[in-house]
Amino acid sequence: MCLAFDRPMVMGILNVTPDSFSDGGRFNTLQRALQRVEQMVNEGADIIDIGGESTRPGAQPVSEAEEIERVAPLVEAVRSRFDIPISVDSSKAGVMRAAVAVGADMLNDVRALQEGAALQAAAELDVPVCLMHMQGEPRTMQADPVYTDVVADVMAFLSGRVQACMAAGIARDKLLIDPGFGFGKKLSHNLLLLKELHRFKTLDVPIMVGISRKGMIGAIVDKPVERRLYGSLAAVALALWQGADILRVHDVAATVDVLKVCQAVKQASAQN
Ligand code: 7PJ
Repeated sequence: MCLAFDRPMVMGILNVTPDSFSDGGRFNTLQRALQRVEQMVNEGADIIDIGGESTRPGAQPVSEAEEIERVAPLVEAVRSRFDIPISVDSSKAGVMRAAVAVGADMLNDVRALQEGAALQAAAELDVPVCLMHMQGEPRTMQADPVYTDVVADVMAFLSGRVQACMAAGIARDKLLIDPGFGFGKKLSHNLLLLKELHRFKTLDVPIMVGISRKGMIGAIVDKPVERRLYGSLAAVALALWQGADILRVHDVAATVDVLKVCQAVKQASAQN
């Protein structure tokens, strides 16, 4: 899979966790998961992100064997039925290897390849990897996140991980970065990261943003998770305007329209 972006891309989320916060439990049979993928493909998704570990605040860890059992059959089934790049949302080397072996094209790691043998696995698998910033661990990360300067701190972390990946043999053009909205961040931190997202362009790797239906949107609009679409779309537009390259979302059709409008405005030029 090649990451040459001539326009931003929409990544549709497919969680196969019993406890994920926004579609928890709804897609954990293979058939329903495949229906959901079909819908997202029809709505214009460019990539499908499959995750078997819930990283919602307070979530409990899952074993590698259990995560492989959730993810690998689904990757295999999607690969055999749809012609769409598949990303796997995991931090575990064994899950990464098992998923790529059955057809996953890309890795998405909320722990930025810091866990166990993940860095080595990713280097060997030679597929694109998204490195996300998280402060702490899901179980406790929202307790009391502290930064000196949130944008500078997150940029320094991601820059360090890009260097570590390159030192391990992963080419720069296989890397993406993500500030990790909601991962060990207060609302004020999330807002500043979105406001200043353009600064991450200086790291010179594509930027992924996952903001869809998250708590920061809920806190601003004061709505439960199932009523955060409009707020999520506003955040998507702000991210796109500042140069986001991949949008990781639940609501593909709506996001595709926002993307088209942002692209049209970006490409506007003076005409006689
Ligand atoms: C993100 C993610 C994100 C990346 C999740 C949720 C929680 N991967 N995996 N960025 N969030 N790269 O979907 O709300 O923001 S799981």
